[in-house]
Amino acid sequence: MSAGEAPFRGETLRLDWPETGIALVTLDRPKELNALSLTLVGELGEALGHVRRTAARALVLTGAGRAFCAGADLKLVTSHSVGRSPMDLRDRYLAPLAELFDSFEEMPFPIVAAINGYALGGGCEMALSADLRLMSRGAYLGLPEVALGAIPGAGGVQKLIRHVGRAKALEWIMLGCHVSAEEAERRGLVVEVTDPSELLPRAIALAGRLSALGPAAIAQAKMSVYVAEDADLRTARRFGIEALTTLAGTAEWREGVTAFVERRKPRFR
Ligand code: CO8
Repeated sequence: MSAGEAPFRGETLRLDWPETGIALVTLDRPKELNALSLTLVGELGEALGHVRRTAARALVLTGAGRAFCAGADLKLVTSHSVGRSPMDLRDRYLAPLAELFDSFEEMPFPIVAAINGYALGGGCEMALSADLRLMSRGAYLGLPEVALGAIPGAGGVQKLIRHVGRAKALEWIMLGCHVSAEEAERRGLVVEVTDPSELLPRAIALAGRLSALGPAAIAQAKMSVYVAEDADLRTARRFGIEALTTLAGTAEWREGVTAFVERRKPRFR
């Protein structure tokens, strides 16, 4: 275990370190299908902040029980604690939720969602915010907000369009479709569909593959993909050349090329 890698057990989630450098965050409100309470939103933000302060190489995100996450806590959003007015709901719940999901992009390590069951509404938006996804057979995801008189407001619309294109996004969002693991894989949303018992081992193995690569290169590669999606071509290319220039000054790059020349495996710190 390296510095900072201590397990943490909150009220609504657990943070474990199944292997050095690999964080495993488990949403842990199984009776409520891991619906996003204020505490869960706060603890997930704290857990990400904590992992960021360690030398973590990858983070796996999953849910306890039969759901990955059933979305916004519908009992909370209809209660007086956040739903006093639409503005109150926005400021105290919806905006922090959207910011939390957007922050996945800023993390310098890859986030792998291991979708073990329902990933609906905000739970689907969270899964779409991860860098890579695995899904267990029998799990499904979807943005059923229209059925509740709402729309996906925490980045799900924008991210789904980018993942599957406008036509499928319109179909899935307007009809509130439930999308099977197999369909998600066909659409390129998930890396792999696994048996339920294999989901976590496979997700941790994928995190292990990522953690064997150069961490600075992985962080820059991740960022360059997100910048390329948001920026115009010229700006994205300029970002790319600067990112590469930064990498060219690192011990990581020297180790990578030296290992190639010496015909051995690189040892990245
Ligand atoms: N919030 C709070 N509690 C929930 C939620 C949820 N999203 N989903 C399930 N639960 C609770 C149930 O109330 C139930 O608790 P209890 O036993 O105390 O009644 C327990 O979890 C188990 O649920 P079910 O009995 O319903 O289990 P089923 O196996 O029958 O069904 C489903 C599972 C299909 C996942 C079903 O629970 C369901 O459809 N859940 C809601 C899913 C959904 O619509 N999610 C999207 C929510 S909207 C959103 O995320 C963004 C919009 C934000 C609101 C903006 C306001 C304008």
